[in-house]
Amino acid sequence: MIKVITYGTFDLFHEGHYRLLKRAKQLGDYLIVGVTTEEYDQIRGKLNVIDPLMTRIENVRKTGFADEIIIEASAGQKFRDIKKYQIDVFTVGSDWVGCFDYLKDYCKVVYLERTKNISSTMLRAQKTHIQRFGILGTGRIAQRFIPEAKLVSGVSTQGVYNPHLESAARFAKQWGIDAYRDIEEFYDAVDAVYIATPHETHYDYIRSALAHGKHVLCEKPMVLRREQAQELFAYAKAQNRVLFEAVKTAYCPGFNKLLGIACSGMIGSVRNVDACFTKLEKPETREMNDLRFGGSFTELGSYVMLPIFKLFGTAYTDVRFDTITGENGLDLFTKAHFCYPGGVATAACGLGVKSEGRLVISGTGGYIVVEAPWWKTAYFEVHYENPSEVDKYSDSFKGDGLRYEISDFLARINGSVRNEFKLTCEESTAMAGVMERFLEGQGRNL
Ligand code: C2G
Repeated sequence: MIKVITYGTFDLFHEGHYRLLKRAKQLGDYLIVGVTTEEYDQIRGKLNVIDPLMTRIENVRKTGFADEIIIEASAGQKFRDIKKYQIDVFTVGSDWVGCFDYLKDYCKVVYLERTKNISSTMLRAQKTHIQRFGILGTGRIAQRFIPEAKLVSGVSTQGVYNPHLESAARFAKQWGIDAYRDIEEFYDAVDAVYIATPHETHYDYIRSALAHGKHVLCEKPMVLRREQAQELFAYAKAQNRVLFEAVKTAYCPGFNKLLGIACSGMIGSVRNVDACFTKLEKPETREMNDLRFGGSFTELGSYVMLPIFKLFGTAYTDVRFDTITGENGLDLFTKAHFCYPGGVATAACGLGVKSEGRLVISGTGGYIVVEAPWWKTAYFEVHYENPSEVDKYSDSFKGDGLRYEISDFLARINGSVRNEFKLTCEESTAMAGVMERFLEGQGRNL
């Protein structure tokens, strides 16, 4: 008898799950299905799981494919189960290719092709709320999106659009999704889009996606002009669609814990914020060569402005920039100085100068310090006048951290969260306004 095992969350049970279980059963004579507990999903950083464990087990049972259902409660259990149940074949969907090769020493490992299109007919019949996402752009950030989106329950990544079909096809093949060159077909296949194209194309894509009734999650900087941001947020509202700027730090749990502490009075009143983020970039990249929209501030400015706007608000009385430019005129390092009635702040970023990337929030009673990579906040310290008195805080930051913004975006789409406190339209608009002033000051023609 050939014994097969597979695992999954099986939340909002859908066609992809059904087809996976059916083919898993066909790989042998006896199928064991491990269903994850809520605790294990939390530990592995899977967000938004909606159905309780008993519902998920019941849905697996109803398919009739499982001969036995077990609970998966911890990392490392797969290896133990394979020994315990004397498994011949381990299988899982192709979205996990390579991840379970370590089990090959103990049994056969089969990656079954994941189901590409979870059809809307099927979803409607099931009355579930799975949002079909499409990706605009195929660059480096887009690469990070799919593995992160996979860990947000309720999202299914359907396809990718790129006017250069070859790039789209390559990307789509890698991730087992569909490639589109025709943007109308692309919009027809999705409910929401993630925009990861070059900065200057964001405005047009956001407008067209909203015009097609799609929700939009757009990479930072969303736009480079205040007026454009105002117009797009107003348009999204009129279209009754969600528009989010993807500044990942804003949505991660550690950063929100940090803001809570900074605003709690523990360090008194906040008077100074210094945020620095540098990342040495290769000379041949777009960021280092695009003479109109490249450079350090357009690339990293959103991150370093974020803590300032969160803590002091957007009504600064003055902003000025000190910049070091390279031979082609692009800024290799930029420091923006903000003045507020009760405080001052600097936002420093560089692609061609390396510095200690930290965030320091100084108050009348102490200060908070977060070392790099503070934009993926996982650990921070609160210091006081007495240097030996230090409070230490930590929170989880899983993977590339895109899952947090995707999860919040989804919650807004589904209506389970209505306010937008983590990154407001006003804050996004203010960021666009600062970008605009910076570019104007640089003499760059917008
Ligand atoms: N699946 C699929 N097609 C889809 C969606 C999912 O074939 N469109 C497969 C997944 O690859 C997985 C199974 O269905 O094999 C269950 O998917 P999930 O519920 O998303 O669970 P997952 O997070 O993939 O858990 O220990 C847990 C396992 O490692 C996998």
